[in-house]
Amino acid sequence: MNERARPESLGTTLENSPFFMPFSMNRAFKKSPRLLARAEGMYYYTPEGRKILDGTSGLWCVNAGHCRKPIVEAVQKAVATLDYAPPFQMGHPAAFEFAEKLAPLLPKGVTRVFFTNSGSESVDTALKLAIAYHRQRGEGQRIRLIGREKGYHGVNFGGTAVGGVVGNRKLFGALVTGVDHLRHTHDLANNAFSHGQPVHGGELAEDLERLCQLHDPSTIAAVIVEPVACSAGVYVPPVGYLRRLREICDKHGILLIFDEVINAWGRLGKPFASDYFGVIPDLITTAKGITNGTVPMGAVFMKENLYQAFMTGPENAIEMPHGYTYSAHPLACAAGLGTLKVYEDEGLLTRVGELARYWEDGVHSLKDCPNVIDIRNLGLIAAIELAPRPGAVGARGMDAHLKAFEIGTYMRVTGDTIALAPPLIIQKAEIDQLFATVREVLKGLA
Ligand code: PXG
Ligand code: PLP
Repeated sequence: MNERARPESLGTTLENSPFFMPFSMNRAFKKSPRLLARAEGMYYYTPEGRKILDGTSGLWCVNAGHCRKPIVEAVQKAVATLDYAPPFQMGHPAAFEFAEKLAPLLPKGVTRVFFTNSGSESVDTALKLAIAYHRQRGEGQRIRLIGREKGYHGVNFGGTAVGGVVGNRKLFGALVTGVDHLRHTHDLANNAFSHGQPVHGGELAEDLERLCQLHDPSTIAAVIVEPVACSAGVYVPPVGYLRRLREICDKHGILLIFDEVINAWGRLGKPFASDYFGVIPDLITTAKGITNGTVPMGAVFMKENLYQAFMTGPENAIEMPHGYTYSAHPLACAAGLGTLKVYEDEGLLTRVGELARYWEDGVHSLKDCPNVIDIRNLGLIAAIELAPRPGAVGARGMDAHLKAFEIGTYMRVTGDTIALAPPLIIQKAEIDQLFATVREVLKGLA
C-alpha cells in the first residue's frame, strides 16, 4: 500500500523530504506515508483511490463534510475577485458581512468579533485582550492567567503556557510568567464509562477559589478552559463544574474565556458549547469549523463591555494595537459565509441534538472490547481510552490509528485514547460503520 501511496510527482521516496511535519513522527511517517489526495462529504480518498471514512472531521474542523459546493464556489469567486486586502486601517465588504452574519448566532450578550487565522492566534488574542481590558479599567495589576491541566489552547506562547499538556510545554522554557493551572477533571476511579456529563467532580471548580486565595484574586485577569477538553483526550465537564467556575469568576471580577475552537459550530447540538451548558463566558475563542476547515481562520468573540472598554480614548488613536496581516482575509471570509450558509440550510448547528443518543449508545457498545478502560461522550464527540502497554504509553493507540487507516477509517488518537468526532452530516449507517471498524481494530490489537 505504501509504495502505491506515493504519487509520481513526489518521486520514489519521501524519506529525505525537506518538509518538517507538525506534531508528527517525521521519520516513521516518511518511511511509510499515509497520504490523502482528495475528499468529498464523509470521505477522504488516498492517491491510489482507497476510500477512507473521516472519523474526526479532519482535525475536528470539517463539520459540514468535505468539499461542499457552496463553500468551494464562494472561495473560488473570492480568490478571482479580491485576492487580498489589508485589514489595518482598511477594510473589505466580506469582513463586515461575515461579522454581521456571525453576531446573531452568538450566545446572549456576546456581541463583537475579532478575526484571527487559527485557534492558537485566537487564544493568544483573547489572553492579551483580557489583560488589556483590565488595564483599560484601571486594574493593571490583573496580569495572571489561569488554565487547567490537560487543557489544549494551541501552540503559541500564551496558549502553550495556559495549556496543560506536559509534552507540549516541557521543551519551551519558561513560556509566559504569571500562569497557574486548575486541576484537571479526569477521574477514572469515579467516572469511568459515564454517559454524557460525569456526575462526580463538579466540586473541582473550587480549585479556582484555592488559586484565588494563593495569588489574591485581584491579580488574576482571566481563566481559560475548554468546556469539553478535546485534544488532550476528551474530558467532559462534570455536572455543575462550568457554572461554578462562572460564579467564582464573577465573585472576584475575573474574566472567563471558553476555548471553543472545537466545541463550537454544532458539535454539541448547539451553535456554541456556551449555549449547550447554559454558561456564558466573557470571551469565546474559536477557529476550525468557522470556515469548515477550508481556509484558515479563527475568531475571538467578546461581550459588549470588553469592546466598549477599548472605545474610550481619542477617536484618532488605534484602540487595539493587535491584529494579523491575514485577519479577516477575503478568502477566509468568503469560506466562512459559505460555511454559515451550509450550516443554516442543512440545520447542522442543531442536528447533533437528534443524533447524540444514537452516537452515545453506539460508542458505549464498545465497552466489552479488549483493553478498553473508559468511554466518554458528549454531542458528536467520543473517546475510547485504552490501557497503555506496559512501558510503551501511546503504542497501542498508535497501532489503532494505523490499523484503522489500513481498513478504511481515519481517526485521531492522543496517547492511548481514540478520539472520534465525525462531520455533522454523518448518517446512522455511517455511525454503525465507524463503530464496527473501531470494534474490528480493537479486537485485532495486541
Ligand atoms: N484551542 C483548542 C481548544 C483547540 O482544540 C487550538 C486551540 C489551536 O488551534 P490551531 O488552529 O492553532 O491548531 C485547538 C486546536 C487533536 C488536535 O488531535 C486538536 C487541535 C489541533 C491539532 C490537533 O486533537 N486543536
Ligand atoms: N514578523 C515580521 C517581520 C512582520 O513584518 C510581520 C507582519 O508584518 C509579522 C512577523 C507578523 O506576521 P502576521 O501578521 O502574518 O502574523
